[in-house]
Amino acid sequence: MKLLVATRNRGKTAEMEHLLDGTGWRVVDMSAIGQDIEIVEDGKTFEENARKKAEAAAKVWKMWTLADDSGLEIDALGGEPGIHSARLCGPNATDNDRTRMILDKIIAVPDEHRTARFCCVMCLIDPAGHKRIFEGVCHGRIAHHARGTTGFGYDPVFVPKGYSRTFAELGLEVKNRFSHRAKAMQQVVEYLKTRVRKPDKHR
Ligand code: ITT
Repeated sequence: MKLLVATRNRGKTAEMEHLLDGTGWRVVDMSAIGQDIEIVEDGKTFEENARKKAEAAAKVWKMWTLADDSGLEIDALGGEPGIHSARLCGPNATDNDRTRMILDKIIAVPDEHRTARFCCVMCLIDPAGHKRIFEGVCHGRIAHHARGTTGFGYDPVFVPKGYSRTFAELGLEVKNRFSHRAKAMQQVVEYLKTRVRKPDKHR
């Protein structure tokens, strides 16, 4: 069975592909579909934005559709960048620019106050248009320097609780055991099992 993932972020797609491995579901992202749609992410919450992305894509393709809106909430910055995580530093900034800005902003903040969490809200829409929301949170803290080369976004500066290495050092396999996205996705997979009989491997 195909699951359209309404994202342009290759890092998210790669994680979702790995998380769906062995379930009988195959990820199709918008670039694979070969047609782009304009999605305005002007919601005030992760949930609003996840709904907007999923609705916009499902309206065009009318298939099982999943959207992910996520971000990093840093306590020392009052929860910022939060829903603005992707757009911090402006539209042409790189992941590097954004992580550097975060590190600069909290340069003087000691370890015990560098707590943060990654949040992920997913909106799943079935071919009949019914929606369902799933959420995942992963607690941790912000490192003092960027470390590691895997993943995307803020992975080089996020150290999950109970670990000393960043997500970018731990790698996809470990990140996908307990990340915010993995937690939301595990619920999506459980729900899909109740809605659709296990798909034939060859479909
Ligand atoms: P789509 O809207 O096309 O899915 P996006 O990157 O714009 O892609 P969001 O609006 O949800 O996605 O913004 C999420 C941002 O939060 C993302 O660009 C990263 O900067 C950050 N982020 C979310 N999950 C992350 C993760 O697992 N690791 C590192 N950074 C993450």
